[in-house]
Amino acid sequence: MITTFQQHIQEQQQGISEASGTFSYLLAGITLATKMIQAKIRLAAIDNIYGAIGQTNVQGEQQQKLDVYANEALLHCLGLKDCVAALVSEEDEEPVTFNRSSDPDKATGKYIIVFDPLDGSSNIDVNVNVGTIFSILKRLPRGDIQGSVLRPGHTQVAAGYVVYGPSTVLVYTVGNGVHSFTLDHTIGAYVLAEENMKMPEQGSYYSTNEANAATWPAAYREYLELLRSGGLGREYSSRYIGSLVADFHRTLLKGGIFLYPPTSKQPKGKLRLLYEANPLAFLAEQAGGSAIGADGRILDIVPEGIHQRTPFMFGSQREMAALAEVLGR
Ligand code: FDP
Repeated sequence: MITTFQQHIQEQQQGISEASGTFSYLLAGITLATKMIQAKIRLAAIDNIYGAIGQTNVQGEQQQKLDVYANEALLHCLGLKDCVAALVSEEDEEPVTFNRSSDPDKATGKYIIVFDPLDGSSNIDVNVNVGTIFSILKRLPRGDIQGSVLRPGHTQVAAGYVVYGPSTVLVYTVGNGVHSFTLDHTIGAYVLAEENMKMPEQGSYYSTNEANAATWPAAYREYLELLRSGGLGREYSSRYIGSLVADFHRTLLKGGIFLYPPTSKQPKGKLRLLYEANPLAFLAEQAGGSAIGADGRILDIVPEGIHQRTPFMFGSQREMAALAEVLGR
């Protein structure tokens, strides 16, 4: 018999005394939104919703029509749930908050969901994989929203992503392993594909935007040369999709390393800490890999702003250990 995502969550929650069903109710909002998004993406060319809307988002990036749709789908599917205190999106400058009780004994206003509704926007129009990334935080008892959000990534209660590719795949963790599900269109449900996924200890791909290499700090160039010259005992090949979710998914399955170091254009890194690096770092660690930023573990960074950027490197144990050595950590 199949196991659906909802059933899996319920099984994981069994035995947790505080589990009230609220969490699986919350996740049902995320899965519904991602089903709406994948349906829209599949028909995008026919429905004429490719392209930019002629407006920039808080990051100063061109908003695509599908970015806007994906954001609205998540706001719609999650905003009505009374367990949600706030929604923090890449597309919105400020958190969307709901005036709900923060009483820790009640189920209302208990969670904050941070998300990148459609990651890899520059790939949307060319039919290359894109994804949705989410991170779930608990609102601090009687805490303000900002204070609850600006906490290190190791406080996440769950994280995951959906990659919209040849099939629609959902990967998530609640801190108890990494599990993946494939959307079965015939029944409209995410069905368990693999439990307790583990990243290979070493891979044979590196993934980075090499066009930026000339402006990286020297140690990263040295590291790339180490991989290219066979210094880790393997011949490496490069794979860079430019959709973070897709590059992460490949690294999870095949191992290797992804690097987005500081560049002269983006000295503080390009990728966003709260809704890109933190959830993916949580998944990487749960799968036996690791993830670092400018000064160490991603999950230990205390965020200063909701749209903060960070250098971001993640991957298999062997490649990450060698990177730490080259960076002198
Ligand atoms: P995009 O600019 O297409 O939205 O953070 C967004 C992101 O894509 C990631 O998905 C991707 O990994 C990265 O930026 C690609 O950046 P570069 O084009 O600078 O390589």
